[in-house]
Amino acid sequence: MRHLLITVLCILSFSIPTIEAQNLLSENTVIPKPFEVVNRDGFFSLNSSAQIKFEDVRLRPLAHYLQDLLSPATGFDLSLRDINYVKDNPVIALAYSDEMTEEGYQIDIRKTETRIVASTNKGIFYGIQTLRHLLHESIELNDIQDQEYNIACGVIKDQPDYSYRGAMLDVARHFFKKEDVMRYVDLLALYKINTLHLHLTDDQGWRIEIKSWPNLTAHGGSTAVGGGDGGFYTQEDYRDIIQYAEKRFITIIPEIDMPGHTNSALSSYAVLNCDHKTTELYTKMRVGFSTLCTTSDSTYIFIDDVIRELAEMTPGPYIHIGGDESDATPIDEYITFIDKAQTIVNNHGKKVLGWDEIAHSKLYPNTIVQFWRKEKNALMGIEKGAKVLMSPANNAYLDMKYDANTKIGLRWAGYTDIDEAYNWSLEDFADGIDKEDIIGIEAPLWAETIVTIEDLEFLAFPRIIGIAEIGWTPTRLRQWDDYKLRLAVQGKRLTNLGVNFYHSPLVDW
Ligand code: TNX
Repeated sequence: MRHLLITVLCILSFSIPTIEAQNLLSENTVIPKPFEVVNRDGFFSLNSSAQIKFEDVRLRPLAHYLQDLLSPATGFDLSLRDINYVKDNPVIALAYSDEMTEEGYQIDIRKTETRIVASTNKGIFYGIQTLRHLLHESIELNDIQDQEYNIACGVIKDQPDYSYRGAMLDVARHFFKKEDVMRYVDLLALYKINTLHLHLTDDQGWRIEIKSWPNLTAHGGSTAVGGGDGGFYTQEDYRDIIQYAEKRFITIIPEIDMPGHTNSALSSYAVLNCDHKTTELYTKMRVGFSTLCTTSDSTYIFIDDVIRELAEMTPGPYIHIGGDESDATPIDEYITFIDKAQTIVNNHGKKVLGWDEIAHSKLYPNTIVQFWRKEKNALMGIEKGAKVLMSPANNAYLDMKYDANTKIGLRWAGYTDIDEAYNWSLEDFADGIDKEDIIGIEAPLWAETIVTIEDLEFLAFPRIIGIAEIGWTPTRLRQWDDYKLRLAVQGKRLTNLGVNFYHSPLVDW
């Protein structure tokens, strides 16, 4: 008996330090925080004989993607295998299971096998993002690291609380070239964001080629806020962006803002103005002065052409029609206009998204109201049977300054430091906007004051990471004190990815 006790103690004293040297899986560094985590003893270790196994040929592209993520920093080949793999060597396995929701996944980490299962490739992709977060942040670097890559054993079962988790980028006030948009897409995908809404047109610039109305870009796309050069996406560029995003399971939602915010179009074609005179190009920031001529047939021919060309290129289900701040459009004309615009979008096989003002109009089934400013409008939309996309400016606007010292950004909705951007929830935001009314969250980044990708990153990061967690993780599982520790680790990951993020003093980076 005594002998046995000593043996047990010996085993314990050997095993305890090993266990302590590894964090528990539940003390993970993942954002968004996963739904459920179960700990087990031991850890999975990547080494030079590790393999990536795909159990279905349809998973081969994702196996490849995973290999590309892990090879540079580890220096390992991580050879791709089908079911003929070497049983004794460490393996990361990708497999289907029909037990999970569309975006859900499960990761089972054992000493020699880490297994990611999901019902869809999207779910597997999200499992891979979580795996990334479970590995030391130097995994993001592009040269070989002197670092062990271990993951504590256990099981993660995960799925999102809301199905729409988005960011919006304004490419109209300042133009961002397609490579910049692609970089933003890559960074959004790391946090399981699944939509990117592109604000393609505004008073200061028209950024998408429309072949039947070429002057929109030739003239209307030639400038930007402050009088810079402007720019636009050819249809080929736009398709490249869509394809790039699709590979990262992000849907692009194009916005043509109307009937206000249309000076770039009004300056390109006389026929869109009620007085048949083109306006001057506009490069200042103030809004609310422009409107399409809502009583003229030409306007609806124009919109039909634009939406047709856009719908042909857009695989996603939505087209955003703007509808905000149309202060120069008489209200009765506005109501009729939004009604007609919805018909046109529906005729081209797409559903409508619009800023909360559109709730003044009749709403078509499946039209979504995007709450940005007025609760009253969102409630009116719900009353009319619409669902709401939540983007309240005070919490979700990425273009607000962090504090009085922030050099870029605006402040009309107040300063928004990262605790304020994180510490709220969709279903508790306003009385009468309940969980079943909400499709999800979107964080807009308006571009009046941002010019470079560094500016973009500075305002988006780290706030967009908190927005991603609000959309994914149920409110009861989220706390600022725990979030800020996980965010500090993400800070190192962002540094390794070269992201110019705001080092808020609220976090011990
Ligand atoms: C309001 S949000 C706007 C935009 C501005 C933004 C600046 C919305 C629907 N309209 O035109 O760029 O504020 O924060």
